Amino acid sequence: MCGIVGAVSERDVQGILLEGLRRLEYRGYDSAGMAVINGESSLRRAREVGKVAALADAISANPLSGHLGIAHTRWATHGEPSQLNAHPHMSGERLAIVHNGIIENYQELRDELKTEGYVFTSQTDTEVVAHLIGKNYQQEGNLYNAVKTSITRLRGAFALAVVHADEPDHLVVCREGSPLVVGVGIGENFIASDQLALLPVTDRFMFLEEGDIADIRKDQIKIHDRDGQAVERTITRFEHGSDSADKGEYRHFMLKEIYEQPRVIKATMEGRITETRVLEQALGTSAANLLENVRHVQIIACGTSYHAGMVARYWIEDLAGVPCSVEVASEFRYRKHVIQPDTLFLCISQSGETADTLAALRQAKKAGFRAALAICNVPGSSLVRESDLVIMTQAGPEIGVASTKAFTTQLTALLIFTLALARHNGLSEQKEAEIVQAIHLLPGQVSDVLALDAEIEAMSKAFMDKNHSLFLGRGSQYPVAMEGALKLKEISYIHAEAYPAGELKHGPLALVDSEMPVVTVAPNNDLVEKLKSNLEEVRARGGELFVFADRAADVKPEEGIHVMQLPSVHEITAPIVYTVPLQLLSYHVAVLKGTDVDQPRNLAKSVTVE
Ligand code: HGA
Repeated sequence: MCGIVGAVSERDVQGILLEGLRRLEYRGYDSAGMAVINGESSLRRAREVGKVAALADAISANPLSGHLGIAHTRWATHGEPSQLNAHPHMSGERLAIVHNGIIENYQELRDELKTEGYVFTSQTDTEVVAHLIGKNYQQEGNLYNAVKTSITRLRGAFALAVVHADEPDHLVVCREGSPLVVGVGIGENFIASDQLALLPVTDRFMFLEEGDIADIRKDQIKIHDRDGQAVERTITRFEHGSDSADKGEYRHFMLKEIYEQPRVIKATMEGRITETRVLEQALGTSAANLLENVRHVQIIACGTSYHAGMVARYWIEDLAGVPCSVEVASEFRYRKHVIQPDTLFLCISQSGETADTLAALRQAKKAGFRAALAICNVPGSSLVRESDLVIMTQAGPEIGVASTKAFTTQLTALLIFTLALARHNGLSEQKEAEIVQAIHLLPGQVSDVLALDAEIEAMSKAFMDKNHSLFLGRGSQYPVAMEGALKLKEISYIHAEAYPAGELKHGPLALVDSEMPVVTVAPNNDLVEKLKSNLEEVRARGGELFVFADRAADVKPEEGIHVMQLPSVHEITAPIVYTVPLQLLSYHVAVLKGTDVDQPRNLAKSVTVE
């Protein structure tokens, strides 16, 4: 995914920008570039395909020294990876911009600007924005106003940083749907798409909000909101040690990673959805083409990722009406398959190095699938390199062996993918908008569940001395129950089995007695009444029930039924929200039992062997 860095300072900014780009490399990119305005107020630019190191070499041969500059790592959405398509883009010789995101109406604007005589040298949507700002600059004679006027014409998601050689003492930045942060220095200021890029130069940050536009000078930061009101954004200090390699205030990495979920779910959706729509091209330049004729989806994964795939099957069949099969990679790779025509092969892996999943992908590429899509958390991993299309989750490094934030970000990415696929298969704009709005609510809803931590911890005591447990769910909550059971097994070593609730009386009910806690997830969907009957079956056998339920599902606490009420959520996004209390439950049981939460016995984080 693209990265932005910018700086205005007394000192030369070239080194600051390069180091910023290096720190954004983890996000994955295909080219890099930089534009710097030097003392004589002329603007110079360097762009290279490939690694930031190639850009650094180019710059060391031809330095771009100066006190104001912007830089970019590009992950192409409009136009192939090439030097001409790399950012910064320019309008004339004196204005340069870098852009993260997608301009949905770029074709219409490009046609309009062409008739006015603007010449395009790239295939990108970004160059359209450069010329639009260039045109408005001619009229307004002021960069801030030119950016302000121009963004009223843009549809889509964007974070922009713009400089003009006639105004060599400031940069203008804005955000709408893609993240942007201002780094506050002393006598110098910075901007970036991710605060990690700026940690060598500052630890004080202001996070811009949607619709904000800011004027950044070395000794002044002025921000206006969408309505043109001057606003102050709080400065927060980056706590060194709260990065991924450190547990910070948390007792275990797993707990830290559970608590990171609101932020990383937001990061996974950012730049990929507007208020009401999925930005299909954010899934890659070839996404529309590849998804157009998909008639079947084959999902392959292992462990937690397999559960994410199982949830996705409900979504894909429900929203896109496309048949979907899900199989664990270690089974898939050792059997013969009947491949339906136009099948999309979809691999899910946190690390991108899972041996069985990779082997299945390599087989599939020879077997005649339409294309291979990877959902992965590690840029540059084998899975990412070998797939035709990639949707990166933005979970950040996951240290705890038991996967938590990787799972919920995989689900977020899978839901966005499903909506893109569904659009090619007749999903109405209204339904898409309804679900995109539900996705926007997820970070807040997950935070609400995290606020129940103390209650869940109290509940966990009931599991401490048990040897077995059952997890039940129906519909898309069945894989959530499977994931809950897997978490409990992995870190507390309690035997946990998950069943679709309707299967109970076909066998597992025989196991139920007072020593067998039964955990159930019950959002308020049309299966809840059936689920309630299943709960009665358990209670009648003396089983103790632990129910995570939507308030509206109206499950009453009684003798033997412990109910934890969760926020009301959209049925489609419910699996993401309902996973979180089960993560916390397993975590607290494991802590009470004194097991090694982050490195459970016999398990490895990245399963790179068969
Ligand atoms: N649309 C722009 C920027 C792409 C981007 O933000 N990727 O994450 C381009 O294709 O250059």
